[in-house]
Amino acid sequence: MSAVFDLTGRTALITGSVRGIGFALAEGLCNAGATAIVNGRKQDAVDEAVAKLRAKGFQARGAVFDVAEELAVVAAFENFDRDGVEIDILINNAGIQFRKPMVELELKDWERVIDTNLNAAFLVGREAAKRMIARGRGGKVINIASLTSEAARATVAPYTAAKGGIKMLTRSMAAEWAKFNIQANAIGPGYILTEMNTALIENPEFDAWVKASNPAGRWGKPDELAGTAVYLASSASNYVNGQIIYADGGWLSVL
Ligand code: GCO
Repeated sequence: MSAVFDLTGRTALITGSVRGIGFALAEGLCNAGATAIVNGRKQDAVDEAVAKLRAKGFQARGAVFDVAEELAVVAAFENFDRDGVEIDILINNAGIQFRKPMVELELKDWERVIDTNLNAAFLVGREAAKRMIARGRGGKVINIASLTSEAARATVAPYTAAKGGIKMLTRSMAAEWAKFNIQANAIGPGYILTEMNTALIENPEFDAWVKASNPAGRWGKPDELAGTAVYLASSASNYVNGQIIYADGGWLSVL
């Protein structure tokens, strides 16, 4: 049965993977045999993450580009083409957070979150799918959704709107790409102990609320998402499409 989860020989691009959830997912896919392409906007951070994976004996390389910039995304995939790099698995993980009440929010801040958390998934997904379709051997797209793909929380409107869009973008990808044997699904993380959530983790009231409102009674850890990523990246999920798997401790399932 383990063979169905084996990613040996497959190359995975994980956007925004120099730290946090993205890095944990890259490590998890490497653990299953994949070669990871670590992405970020800064060369030194990408190099450091690649070195960490290689130090563990994994196959990894870096790709420095801003996923929110269309020209940069197109150029990055042209570089992959030139270097003979074929992306079999794409994880659209890159995301930012900006917490402010909507009545105080400036359009530029709204657009920056939407660009990075939603538009980027379309841009990178489009470039990856073009090549998966042309190669004719299918592929896997995994978008990182959120609890806010289903339930809103005050002060994170652009993030919530983007993650709601990720839910339906995932289904759109499934609708258009399933016939090419590309499975597009999403992972919905619960409240996870990441750098992006530091302000929440260090807020005693918010920390208490997360623990009280979650049947697991705790925050999740980035590496607790890796198994779901391996499943969705592997042959085990070849007949699963357009789904979001929530790894949230049960948060969304209870009142
Ligand atoms: C927030 C957090 C979000 C949550 C995520 C849970 O401010 O709500 O930064 O990123 O952790 O949406 O799925």
